[in-house]
Amino acid sequence: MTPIPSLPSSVDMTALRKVQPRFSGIESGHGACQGCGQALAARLVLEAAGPDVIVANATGCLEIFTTPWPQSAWTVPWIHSLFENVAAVAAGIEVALRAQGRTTRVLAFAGDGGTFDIGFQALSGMLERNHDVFFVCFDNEAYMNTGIQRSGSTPHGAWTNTSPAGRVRQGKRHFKKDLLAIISAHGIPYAATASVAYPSDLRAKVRRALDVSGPSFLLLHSPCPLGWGHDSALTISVDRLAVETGLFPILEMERGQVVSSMKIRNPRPVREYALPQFRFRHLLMDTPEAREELEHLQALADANIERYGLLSEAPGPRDSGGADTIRRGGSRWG
Ligand SMILES: Cc1ncc(C[n+]2csc(CCOP(=O)(O)OP(=O)(O)O)c2C)c(N)n1
Ligand code: SF4
Ligand SMILES: [Mg+2]
Repeated sequence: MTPIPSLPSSVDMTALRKVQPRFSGIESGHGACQGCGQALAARLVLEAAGPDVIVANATGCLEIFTTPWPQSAWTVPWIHSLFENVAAVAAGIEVALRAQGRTTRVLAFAGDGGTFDIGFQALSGMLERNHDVFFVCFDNEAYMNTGIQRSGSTPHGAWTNTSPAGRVRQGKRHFKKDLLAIISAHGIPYAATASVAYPSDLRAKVRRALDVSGPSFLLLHSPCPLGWGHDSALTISVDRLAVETGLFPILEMERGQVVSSMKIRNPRPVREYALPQFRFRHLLMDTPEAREELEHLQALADANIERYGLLSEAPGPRDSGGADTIRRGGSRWG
């Protein structure tokens, strides 16, 4: 273990940064777009998980932008799987480590395409066989790496290249798949949702997921400036609005039961969430079709607030209006 050097007497942030033992499972220098929510999300997950992990990563943006041959941004053992089978690869690693008597934790990373749709069969099997694997879905709500195609996670009304908006259609006709309900039907010890806009909440959930024995699952909302069409500087504020509108509820479930939720003190209208994003631009037009679809989206957000009892008057440390900013400098791992 590296000894921790003593701090200088006056607190100078540059000096402090230099002496701070820093672990970041993904180093800078990768090729993600500016403001990529997924790059930030993966770094935050690994900071909380610590270095004693093995990551299995399905095909998708995260895999592509971190590993341009012969380089790698990963500082932990990492393996690339097919789109379909990351949960099966992770399960195999977990069984092998257990046979060797090792305690290294196994993480499976996938995008929403690799989780909601193409990798779902392997994921369901891994959960059902009760493997000690922590599965993280980086949910940017479309197949981004191949040029913005709709997935089972794309929200209702959103434009993608395969759910166009025009005179006939107003973006995606179908609803975002309720994956958390499907996951929770497996009765696994722990499942949760989180957002990059709430990093303290996210870190706590990663630690909780790794504390439980058996499978755990995290649905992590991760804005994609390219595919959502928002300014790359707005990644955090856009994702905060996803939570504050009720469109992306922040929840924790144990054995299929909701045990906690992030309350919303001042629900925001979905129009506010849609405004900075190209993918919802058509819903803001002054036409009956656009108004109707925007109302649908608002109704979906309201239904989430009702279903999970998200509304709260009382300010608390875990309400969506609470201060929770990105803390720079990494976590302390010996
Ligand atoms: C079986 C299979 N089908 C299609 C592809 C092509 N493909 C590679 S990455 C990708 C999109 C990934 O989407 P997602 O899982 O949501 O991750 P994102 O890129 O959005 O982070 C697709 C369709 C593939 N590699 N394998
Ligand atoms: S396309 Fe989206 S998910 Fe992929 S690197 Fe760019 S911002 Fe990130
Ligand atoms: Mg995606």
